Amino acid sequence: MTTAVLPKDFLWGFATASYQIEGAPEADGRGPSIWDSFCKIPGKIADGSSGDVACDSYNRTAEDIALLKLTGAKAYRFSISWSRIIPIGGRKDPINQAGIDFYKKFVDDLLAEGITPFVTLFHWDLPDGLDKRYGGLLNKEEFVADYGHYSRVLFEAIPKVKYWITFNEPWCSSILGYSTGLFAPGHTSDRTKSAVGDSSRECWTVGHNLLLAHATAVKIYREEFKAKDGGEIGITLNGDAVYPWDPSDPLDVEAAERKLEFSISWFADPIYLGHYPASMVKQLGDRLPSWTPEEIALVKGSNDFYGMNHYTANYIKHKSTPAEADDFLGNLETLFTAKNGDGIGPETQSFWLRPNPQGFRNLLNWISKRYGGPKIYCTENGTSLKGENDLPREQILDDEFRAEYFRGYVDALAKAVQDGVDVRGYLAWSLMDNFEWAEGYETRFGVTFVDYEGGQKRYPKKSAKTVGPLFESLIKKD
Ligand code: PNW
Repeated sequence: MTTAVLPKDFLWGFATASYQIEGAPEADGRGPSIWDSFCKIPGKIADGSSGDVACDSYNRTAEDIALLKLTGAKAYRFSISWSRIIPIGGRKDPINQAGIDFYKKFVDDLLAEGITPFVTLFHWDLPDGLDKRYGGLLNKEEFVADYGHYSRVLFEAIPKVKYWITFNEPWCSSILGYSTGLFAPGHTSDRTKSAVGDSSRECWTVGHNLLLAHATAVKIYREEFKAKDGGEIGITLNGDAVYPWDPSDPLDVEAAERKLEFSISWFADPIYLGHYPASMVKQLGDRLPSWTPEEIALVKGSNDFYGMNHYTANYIKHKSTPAEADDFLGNLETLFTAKNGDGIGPETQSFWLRPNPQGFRNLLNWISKRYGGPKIYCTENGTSLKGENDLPREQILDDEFRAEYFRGYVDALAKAVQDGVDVRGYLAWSLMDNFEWAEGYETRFGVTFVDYEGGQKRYPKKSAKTVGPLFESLIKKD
């Protein structure tokens, strides 16, 4: 029996990101992003595709809002394509009014339907012009100044937005973009994959710069906009739950904690505690940039809320050999099977994702405890299905596996709230199938089927109607 444990104003809904859904890369003056360029390199995207058309959401905002209405969603998280706002990207480059108008109208249209917008300023699609001009995220002075300017332009233009997210998953931008090279701009030390990159250093520099850019935007918002507009601003961090591979081995227990530190605390410790985690300083030495007093004063305390993206869990086994120079996990192995043979959860289409709802409850508690009980918005949670893309249409629409995922994870969220964790919102990933980055269109995460061969028409799956009733029974009525 579920009882109503969530606050009356709890916000639930769905999430997407600009490059994954919009298409229309050249419409109304948009400039290219690093993902437009990355998709053109043969071999980088599994099915050779790109976001050129995607869900065509740039031309279908009314359809997307209708979909949200159908689900009953109270909130929608989407991201803004920086190169629609400033096509080349920089603070001295021209601003594109048509791009601003598009998002402004979209926000008005959402609000008119009673849907609260959560706006991500940066979901990985850096203007290509900035990468070419000065090395993008690697260039501290230029990137931080340009991002601050870009964020101010939007705060000014769309004051009706009350929930701003500075960056989506800086871990992915840093590690996948500058260590493994799986994501744009594809830097890595592996010369079979890229002519440029130093996996032992660049990712740590990029992480540092992203934190400074985040904190700069927060300072701008707090000093120039918060008092009159009354919104909140924070960063969204990804993090998988952990279990020691052998719970009786203290080294595995320690490694599991270290895994959380290398993924979550890398960003959250500076923001909430004012320093990098000791385990990272110890392993990375001077490859991890150090904070100047001015920098850390800016970063510490720079979150009004904690944005949490969460999908899966791993068993963690320590390594007994010294860490490799390109290690980013904390010198450990991540596994799907424990020493005693327990499995973490069923397979999905995503190599990294296996459902484990208990992990969500555990991790919510861990974050809450380590960071002093912050307000948490779960800004992404969802799953792909093994082989979904190859199923007949009727079976795709009957996605019981995804519906069951949401039942388990929403139940875990409610339990965490009963444990005392301050969760205020939940945005499921994703409103619709979309461009799943390096996996192209083969992997689907939507509660809505998008018919890519049939003119991007949308067909809600079973899960589209599963999420709402879960929350309606959990949210307090008065
Ligand atoms: C998140 N991994 O990305 C992103 O924020 C979304 O844009 C994305 O579509 C969604 O999760 C589903 O993948 C991740 O390899 C991508 O561990 C990859 C990983 C984690 C998160």
